[in-house]
Amino acid sequence: MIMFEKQTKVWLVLTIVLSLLALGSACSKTPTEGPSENAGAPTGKMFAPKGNEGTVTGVIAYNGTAPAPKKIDSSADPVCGQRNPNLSTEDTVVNNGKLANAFVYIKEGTLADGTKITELSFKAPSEPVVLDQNGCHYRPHVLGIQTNQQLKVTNSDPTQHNIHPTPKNNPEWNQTQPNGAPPIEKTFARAEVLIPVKCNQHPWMKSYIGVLKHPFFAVRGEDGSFTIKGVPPGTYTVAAWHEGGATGTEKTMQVTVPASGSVKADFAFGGATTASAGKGLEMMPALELPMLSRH
Ligand SMILES: [Cu+2]
Repeated sequence: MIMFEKQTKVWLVLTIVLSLLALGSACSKTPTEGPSENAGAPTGKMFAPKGNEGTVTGVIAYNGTAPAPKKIDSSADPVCGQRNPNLSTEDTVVNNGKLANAFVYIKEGTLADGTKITELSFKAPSEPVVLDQNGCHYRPHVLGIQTNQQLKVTNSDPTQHNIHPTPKNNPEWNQTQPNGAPPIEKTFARAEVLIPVKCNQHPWMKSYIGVLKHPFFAVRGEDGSFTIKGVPPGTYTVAAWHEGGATGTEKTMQVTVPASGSVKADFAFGGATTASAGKGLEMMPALELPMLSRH
């Protein structure tokens, strides 16, 4: 009887100790799970339009003589030559003195009510942004997208492509897309201007993706002008980015967007102003040489 009581006590103590241990380890796990998962989540107050938003408009001029586009040797993949016999470089496309493929965006600034634009959160649009591979080049050459908005990569060519963005602030990926394959769908969690995209199958293919938290950006159209709509009244730094050099060339300007009004932001590239552009792009050094030899 005494033996039995002793054994029961030992078991009781063991059970209590084991339960406490289990509880302890369960408790120590919980706090470590949260923060790292929420790193990409939006912070700050959600932007809500007030109905008095304005626009930023402008033109992107190109000073001096633009380098002529170079014909691309696509003999590595005969399908590309058949699809697009006049494939040429797209790094500096100038029409009537206006530069194409510049990415214009609001870099920073303060709304009329004193809120910093970088401290606001913005809802990602539900419609995806499409990057198509068509005629063995990317359409469009430069695109803008919001963080967590869907990027849909399509292949319209009867050949295989390999999409390979090389970001610095977002995870790098590299995916083969054979002809007829379904679209590749991706998102970028962090803002980054701009992410170079290359094709491991066709070394001449490149495009750039500008990722921003907010929707205040535009890619300069073929006609030479751009419009950024829905901008809350305030004072901002507007930046215009164009490829070339290791990380591209960016020019900035201060503007004040009036309530329900419009402000102009005209930029100019080319001429002597691109002298500081730096070395050729790592991904396609051969194609950048004609641009550098202008100086
Ligand atoms: Cu390709």
